[in-house]
Order: sequence, then C-alpha cells, then structure tokens
Amino acid sequence: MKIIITGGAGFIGSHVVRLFVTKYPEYQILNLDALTYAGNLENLRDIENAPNYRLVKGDITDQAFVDQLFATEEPDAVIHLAAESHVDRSITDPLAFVKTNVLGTVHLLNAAKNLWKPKGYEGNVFYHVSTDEVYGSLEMGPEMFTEDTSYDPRSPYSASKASSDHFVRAWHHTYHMPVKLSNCSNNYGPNHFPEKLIPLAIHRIRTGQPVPVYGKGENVRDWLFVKDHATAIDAVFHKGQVGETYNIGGVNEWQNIELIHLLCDTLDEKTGKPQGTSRQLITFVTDRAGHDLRYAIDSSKIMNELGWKPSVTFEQGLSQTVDWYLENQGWLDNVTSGAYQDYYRTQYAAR
Ligand code: NAD
Ligand code: TDX
Repeated sequence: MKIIITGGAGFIGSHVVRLFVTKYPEYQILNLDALTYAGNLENLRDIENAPNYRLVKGDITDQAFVDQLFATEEPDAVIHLAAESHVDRSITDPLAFVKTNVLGTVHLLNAAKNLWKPKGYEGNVFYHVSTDEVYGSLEMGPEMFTEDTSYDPRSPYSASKASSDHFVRAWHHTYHMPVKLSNCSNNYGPNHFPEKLIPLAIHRIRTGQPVPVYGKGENVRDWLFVKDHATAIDAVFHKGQVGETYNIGGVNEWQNIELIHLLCDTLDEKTGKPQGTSRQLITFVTDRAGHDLRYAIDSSKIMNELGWKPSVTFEQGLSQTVDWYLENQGWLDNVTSGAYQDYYRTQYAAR
C-alpha cells in the first residue's frame, strides 16, 4: 500500500510518519509537506533513509501540483495532517488558514476522487486529522464534546478546520469517497513548535524569559501525549469504519495556570534550581481575542470500538517531554532564531 501523509514534517505528522514507517515496513510512505515555518526535517532525521520513506516537497494549495502528484504516484490512501495550526496566527492572518486548511483539503479530495472513483475506490481511504476546536467552547463543568456535538467554531483556525471536515464528509456523501475523520484534543510532546503553550513555556523558562499567560490563566485544555495521538490515528486508519468520526483525547483537563505551575516546578526539579524559581517568570498578558474557555473530549467511542487507550499518564508524558527539550536544546535554538523573533514582535503588537 502506498500512503501519502500530508504535513509529515510537522509536530504530529512526524510522529505519525515515524510510527507508520517503522511499524509497517511493507507500506510505502510519501510525506507531502511544503516545509513552512512549522515543517522541520530535523523531526525525521532518524528515519529519513528508511527504504519505505520518501519526502515530496510541495504545497497543497497548488491544485495542478497535487493533481500531477496523484497521477504519477497513484497513492492508495491519504492521511491528511497538513494545516496552518496555530490559533494566534489565524487571528492575524486568517486567509492563510482558508488557503491551506480549506482549499488545500479540497485540492486533495479532488485529486483523490479523480484517481480513485473510476476504479470504484477499491482499497482506498481518505483520512482527515482534525481538532476538537470545531465543537466550540464549553462552560466549566462536567460536559464534554462527543461525536454528536454540533459544530460551533469560533476562531479563524477552528472555522477553517470545521469547513475542511464538512468538505471531507461532503465528498463521502456526494462522490462515495471512503473517508474517515478524527477530532483530537491538545497534543504535547517532542518536536512541538514553541509558539504553542507547553514548548513556549519550556523555551522561555530555560532562557530565563517571562512566560506569557493569557488573561487570568483560567482557560482549560485537555492534553494528550503526541505518541498516543499517533497510535489513535493508526487505529482509526486500520480499524475505523468508513464515513465515521472518532474523538480522541486524554481525559486530562488542566487549567492553563495550573499546568504552567507544574511545568515550572518540573523544570526547577530537573535543572537543580530551588523550587519556586521558575514561577517568578509567570507574566499575565492581554487575553487572546475570542479565547475559548474550555475543551474536554469524550473518547469513549474510539476506546470501546477500536480498543485504543493512551499509553502514558500526563505526569509521565510531561516528564518525557521536558527531558526531550532539555536534551535537544539545539532543536529549540534552531527554530527560535530569525523568523521566530519577528513572529513574536507581531504577536505582541497585535494585542
Ligand atoms: P504543525 O503546524 O506542527 O505542522 C503542520 C505541517 O503542515 C508542517 O510540516 C507544514 O510544513 C505543513 N504544511 C502547512 N501548510 C502546508 C501546505 N500548504 N502544503 C503542504 N504542507 C503544508 O501542525 P500539528 O500541530 O502537527 O497539527 C497537524 C494536524 O493535526 C493539523 O491538521 C491540526 O489541525 C491537527 N491537530 C492538531 C492538534 C495539536 O494539538 N497540535 C490537535 C488536534 C488536531
Ligand atoms: O503564550 C501563550 N499563553 C497562553 O496562555 C500561548 C501560546 C497560549 N496560551 C493559552 C491559550 C490556550 O488556552 O494556552 C492554551 C493553549 O494554547 P495553544 O498551545 O496555542 O493551543 P490551542 O489554542 O488550545 O490549540 C491547540 O490545540 C488544538 C493547537 O494549536 C491546535 O492546532 C489544535 O487543534
């Protein structure tokens, strides 16, 4: 089987590519990635020479390129992760999110339909990896997002992902494309770009800079270790029902400020600093526009139907993550130079 994995040089995509390349040596894995600021081939150094792996550098916003690629490579399946993924960037540049997340997804759907439909879709799957943010925002309390929760996206990022989910389902209903979808909560782990909360905080603490906490730090996120998201994607790809959606999450809700306290204390302990040192870096800053209050995801469908469950507790996953960043400070130094500095200047100017 030949699988195109899009966005394979990014955070989650690199873990998915590694899992598929090593677990399924009989598959050919093509990593289709534009190598934007978020795509980093360092994330794949250990498997880049594997005989069943190949990188195709290209942009999914280019329909002609995508059509040509599908016509020449004739993939059997697509696992689609390529996206603009950062909510704050979507607030300052929404159009980039429409282009990659909406148009890019439709380009892939078109190319897959043109290749597969004449042969009756035998052995084909188009799998869209999506987010829990499409469901909107929850109040504090016990309520969780299920697969039946109505869509209510509230940021340009989540609106673009909701739109792409709808297009994927439309290709299933209209053209009988065999599709699968999953909507996952916040991921954390190695290779996470330091514009997102956890790697940003680790980077700022290690360099002794203020750690920005939006608003009062009371927003809640449900965190899942990235390697557990990769095994969930493996389960959905191989065992999920065509046309179905699976929610994926860690049943692991944290208020941002509590999470930052835990990170500060973990870093103090691991770097031999007196407890309380890193907490002094916490700085409350202007809130994110339209900041969703709480996400929490009910994963019982994937657990009960596909037998998936997370392999690590949050404490284990966070400890492994902090160790990885402390052991790979060169990775952080490389991605936080140059363009990263410009991004931070524009973020704070935009508030
Ligand atoms: P990321 O930003 O780390 O990586 C995105 C990758 O896509 C990069 O390698 C980038 O180069 C590539 N890419 C971007 N635009 C492209 C284009 N036009 N053509 C080809 N490649 C392009 O993202 P991530 O955090 O790894 O997220 C991956 C997917 O998972 C996204 O679809 C995201 O919506 C979804 N998701 C992420 C999370 C999370 O917590 N990070 C949670 C749920 C779902
Ligand atoms: O500097 C910060 N300070 C802060 O308080 C940053 C970057 C974030 N935050 C807050 C905002 C959120 O409440 O921390 C929380 C997490 O923020 P992000 O790491 O930006 O993640 P989030 O906005 O929740 O979205 C993430 O999870 C769902 C991913 O970026 C999405 O791609 C995914 O779909």
